[in-house]
Amino acid sequence: MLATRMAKSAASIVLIGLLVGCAERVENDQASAAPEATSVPIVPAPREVARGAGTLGISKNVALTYSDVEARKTAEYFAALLKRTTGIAPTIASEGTSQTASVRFTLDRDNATPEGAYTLAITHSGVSVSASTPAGLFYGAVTLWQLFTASVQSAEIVELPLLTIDDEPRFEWRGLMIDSARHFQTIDELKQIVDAMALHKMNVLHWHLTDDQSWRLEIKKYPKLTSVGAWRVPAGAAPAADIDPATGKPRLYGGFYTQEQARELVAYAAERHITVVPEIEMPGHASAAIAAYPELAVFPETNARVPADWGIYENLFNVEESTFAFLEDVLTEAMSVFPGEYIHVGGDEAVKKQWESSPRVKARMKEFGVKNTHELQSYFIQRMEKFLNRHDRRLIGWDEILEGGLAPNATVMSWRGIEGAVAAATAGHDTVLSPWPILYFDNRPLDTANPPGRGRVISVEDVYRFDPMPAALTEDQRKHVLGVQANVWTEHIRTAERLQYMVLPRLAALAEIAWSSPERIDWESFSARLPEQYMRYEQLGLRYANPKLVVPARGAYRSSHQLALCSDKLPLALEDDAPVQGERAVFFVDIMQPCWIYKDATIGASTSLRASVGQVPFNFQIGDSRKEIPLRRPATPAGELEVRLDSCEGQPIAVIPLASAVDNQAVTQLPAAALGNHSGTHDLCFAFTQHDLDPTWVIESVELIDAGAE
Ligand code: TNX
Repeated sequence: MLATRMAKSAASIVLIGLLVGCAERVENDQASAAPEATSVPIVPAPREVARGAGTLGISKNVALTYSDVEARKTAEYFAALLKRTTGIAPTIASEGTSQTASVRFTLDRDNATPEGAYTLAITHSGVSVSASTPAGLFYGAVTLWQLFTASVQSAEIVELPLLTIDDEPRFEWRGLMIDSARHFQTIDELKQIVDAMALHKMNVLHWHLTDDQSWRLEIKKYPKLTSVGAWRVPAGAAPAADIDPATGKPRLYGGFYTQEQARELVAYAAERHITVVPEIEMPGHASAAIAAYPELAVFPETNARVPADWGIYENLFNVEESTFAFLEDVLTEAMSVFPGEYIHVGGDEAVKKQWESSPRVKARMKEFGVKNTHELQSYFIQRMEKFLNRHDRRLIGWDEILEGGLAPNATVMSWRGIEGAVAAATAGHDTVLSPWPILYFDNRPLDTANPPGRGRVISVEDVYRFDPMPAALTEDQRKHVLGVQANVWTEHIRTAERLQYMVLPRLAALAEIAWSSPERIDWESFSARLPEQYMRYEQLGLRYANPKLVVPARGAYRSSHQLALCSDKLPLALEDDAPVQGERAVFFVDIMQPCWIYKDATIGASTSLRASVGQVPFNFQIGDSRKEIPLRRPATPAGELEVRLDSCEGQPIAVIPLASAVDNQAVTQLPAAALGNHSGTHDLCFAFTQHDLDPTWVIESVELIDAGAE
């Protein structure tokens, strides 16, 4: 302990020395450390950096010491990370037993500093990381690791810059939501995400575990939630034809987490100072639970199946006492797995159609004394809140829980813009900002064909430029903003590699706006620090969206991603449903108006067109909006691809039959078609005729071929 205090005070003396510019061999006459904070290769940018002149050379036989068992965990984590990324394998010893430490990890619990704060000092006599909380020490270790990765010079020596860093987080909620319901990730794949979060000082993993398309958490009292609810037949003709020999039926997609596995992830995250907040959706997004236990439904259907469409279903839980008891049982088991303060109960997108058309629900509303279905949702959520509060937990839900009256202690996660956050904070409630579309990491990070996702591009810069503090709030109300979170919905993210790509490097931008103080937010500085961050991802084997992956269009070939869409209602980079095994095409399409434009195409009298097309299941629950989707009447039974000149209306200049493609589930190249006697620079518009929305024809690519050139 004495050694701990001495290390701490030595560090403080150096710090004071640095700030007044008179420490031995350290020349620093900057009165303010501000410009330096973003000049060191650290993401997120630390609060204060005082740079010295020169470096500390550390041999690769780094010796680490720790002050107590908690500090030892951090030292071990640091050592493992360093070994993995740089090959340096430090020795680790307790402070008392080693005199020759190069790096000291010191936990000084008596020293009251904000949660997560740490001091990192690199002097000629060594490196010291100190904090008053285990989380702070951990963050200090992450910072030090980043300095090492950016400083490894030769096989024998690492030159670390002399400096002192005083750092602490801006927000207490630095979150990432992973949707494990739409697509399933294994626990190991989730651990990789947790690892990536830890290296960005993120601290909340919001785990979306239940939805229409699956129920993923084992609940021992209700085994059918996972034996039935975790499995579905994927949408589309190809999966429907993929017969599982074991059952003679289409192969099921899915998986679930046993409570033991979920606890393992919780523990793994806790070691990295990340809290897992589970989400159990209610009263909507409930189709999988209802398929497992039809008695939970407003209108029980026999043989209801776990659905595979995306979007918003009308299925809600009913409001019988037995259903509330079911939900309380589920929450009880969830609380036994997830020890954190918060339980997320969803609450979003609960269309009230079923409640409104059910006489039984109406009768229950009378009993509860609620006047409309918004108040019923509020009653529902308040009941859940009372239950959670009785068990010393707090309820968090999506901003729809504001409708009909907010539960008294609820925290609001604002996704439909930031209005929900403003309303909640104004009413004295805590809130987390997670607005669509900017913090929706299911939007594509780059304008590339892979991976699939929502079609809109939300770049790392877009994320970075999001201001996480609503200007409308007063000083007092601002205290209710717990922080920010990005959400990775996985309708279009089927694999763990793609998940990483959607998360990185946008997570770095999110981490900086969540951690760093507003004065440190500077895009130029951040983007200059990104290459080192990319290098770290590469050392760790993480996939990330590298801007170099964007390929400009060349020649007269355009993939659908290189064509313009005729509209922008629901643009998607959508993966084909075929082949079931192997590489599938990804189509860029506005599913509400499938129509593409080849801008400024140069054509001549001998130009012909070669198009490749696919068909995708129309698996979108969009309610009445379905009626707004235009259908052009086909001339032949299989339909046609129509090509128009300059506008998307009027007479086509080419009509290409789809007969050769209709039986192929994957991409088909259609026969080349002449474009008639037109020349010059024109926009070419592509649209399909079809009787029905399902399946929807899509362009994979088009190419203009000059007969003379062939
Ligand atoms: C809306 S955001 C949803 C999700 C979808 C997401 C993206 C929110 C609370 N609900 O159910 O996955 O859009 O499609």
